[in-house]
Amino acid sequence: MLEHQRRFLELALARQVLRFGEFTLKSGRVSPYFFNAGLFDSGAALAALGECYADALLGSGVAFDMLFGPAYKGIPLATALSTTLAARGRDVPVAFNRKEAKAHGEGGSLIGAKVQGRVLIVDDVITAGTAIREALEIIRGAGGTPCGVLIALDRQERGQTGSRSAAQEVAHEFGLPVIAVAGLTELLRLADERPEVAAYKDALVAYRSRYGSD
Ligand code: OMP
Repeated sequence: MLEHQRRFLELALARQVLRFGEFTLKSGRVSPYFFNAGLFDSGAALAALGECYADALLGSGVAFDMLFGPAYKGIPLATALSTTLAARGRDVPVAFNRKEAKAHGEGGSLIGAKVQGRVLIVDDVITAGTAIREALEIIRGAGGTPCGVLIALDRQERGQTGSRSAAQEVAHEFGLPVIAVAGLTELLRLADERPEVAAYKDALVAYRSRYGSD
């Protein structure tokens, strides 16, 4: 496990972004863990998360011109990453969408920088890939070229077809790199070190056997 992956998982545990128990997902699957990125809910937590995203992104070598944070959860995440990148000397434009189009004022369904060039999607978690597919359509519709997807956690679950993970499906279907700060693999590794995760290791392994990708 890379240093920034460990830092990210420790942060998610400390902030209770990562919780264990029984959770029904958007897909209907009942999961022994849940990642709630909305609980990166302070300046310090978002700043620390921005560092983890930046380490994963810059380590990947993926080229991008701007960031896009899908509403709602992607908005603070893309913002956090943009400020980290600026502090590291790279000031990139950032844009978001609204869930409902606005007819008055500045109008439209997009906020922030003009969507153009190579656009990197920044989001929280990928399970079945529905949220990411929606973001790809929005970017294309606005005239941008999606160049990759950066997520915090890859749950590494089978997608809509076959045994590939949803992240792999998106990568294959759209020819885009999907970069995750960490995945279920790293979480399971942490279970060997941290008692509060170890207690759920069996449930995590059973869940992976049932829904995990190859
Ligand atoms: P997909 O659109 O199926 O990829 O699921 C991603 C979305 O599921 C996220 O944007 C969340 O709304 C939600 N989710 C979490 O936030 N954390 C999880 O651990 C699991 C899910 C989920 O429902 O699958």
